[in-house]
Amino acid sequence: MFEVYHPVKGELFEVIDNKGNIINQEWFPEIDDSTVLKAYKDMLFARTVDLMIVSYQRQGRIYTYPPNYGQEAVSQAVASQVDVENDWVVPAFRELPLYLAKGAQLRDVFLMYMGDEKGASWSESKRMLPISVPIATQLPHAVGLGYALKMDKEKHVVYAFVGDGGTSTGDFHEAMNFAQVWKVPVVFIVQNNQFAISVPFNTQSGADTIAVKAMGYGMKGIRVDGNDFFAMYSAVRDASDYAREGSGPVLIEAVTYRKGAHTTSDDPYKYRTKEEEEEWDKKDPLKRLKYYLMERELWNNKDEELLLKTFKKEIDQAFLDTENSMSYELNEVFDHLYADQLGDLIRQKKRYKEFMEWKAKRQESVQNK
Ligand SMILES: Cc1ncc(C[n+]2csc(CCOP(=O)(O)OP(=O)(O)O)c2C)c(N)n1
Ligand SMILES: [Mg+2]
Repeated sequence: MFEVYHPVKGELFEVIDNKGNIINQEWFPEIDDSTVLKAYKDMLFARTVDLMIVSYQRQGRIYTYPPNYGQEAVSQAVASQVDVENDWVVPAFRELPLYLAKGAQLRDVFLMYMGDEKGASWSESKRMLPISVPIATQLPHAVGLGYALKMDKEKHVVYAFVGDGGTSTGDFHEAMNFAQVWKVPVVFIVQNNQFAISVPFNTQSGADTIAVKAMGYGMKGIRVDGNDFFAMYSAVRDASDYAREGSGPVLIEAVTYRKGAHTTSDDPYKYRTKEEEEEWDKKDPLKRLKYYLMERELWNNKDEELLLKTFKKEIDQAFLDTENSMSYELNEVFDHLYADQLGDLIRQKKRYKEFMEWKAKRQESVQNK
């Protein structure tokens, strides 16, 4: 695969078209219908969680949140084949389907974005680092984990994620460099969602693609349609086999699109057009997979309607349970920052106290509804 779709050719590896038709039979993965159906349902669940978190944020019940909307197939391709117990996952912050596959609880995700650090420890999952807001700092850690797996002769893989903007950092360069020098079993997956907040890729890099950067490190690389679940699944499988057998790391550039805002604090209409969004909407990863499943009579709109109802109930209940059981003292947030509380901090603490009081009242009214 890595020779056929060599990055120097600048080709995009695709397997299905926008209507779910197979356009590349040769590279269609070996995958059974039940795995495909489960992948679709898991992506639908992640998307529902994602959209509901944005709505909770708009209600003032959660802080800033970076949506996954539109990018679900990238990490689902890993989620559908990861060894949950033994492979490592090193997230950026838009891999919700994979966190859930690795055993993360909805409560962890909610807590994280409610500002409670306990969420970051992924209460019930093994071998997954916390999400990384400091862009690309997770990549040298991933290489270290890969080095440890290699030393211990463990035939497992590290899946390390970063965004397109993250590839313009020093951490990316250092990680890629040493990953190849040490031939560690790391699969780097760049979610190229076209923007680093409002900055398009071509204004932050002179490279034609991200996949081509692999060549400078002597590494295998491939440019994949990240909204094509089957193409991503194939690329991840081949990259994982390559890494697992000890041949070294692989860089996968997953070309995708963030359908939502950068975070709930962003307004994408300041830097992109409705026309652009409509073009990408045709490539929506869930729509494409749904066409594929419906064509084979494995799924229909009625199934979807029923499932969405159950999902929404489950998510809302988990959110209420999290809200009701959250307990941290106001001081915990401020006490460990500085030895002496400075003026700014005192002001912030006062504002935060007022906010928490408002929130408690808000919560009461939600419960009484
Ligand atoms: C080291 C660092 N510098 C700057 C920021 C501010 N920041 C937050 S997200 C972001 C853009 C990231 O873009 P990209 O890597 O493409 O990921 P995306 O948000 O598109 O998933 C920046 C610059 C940060 N979080 N960390
Ligand atoms: Mg980006």
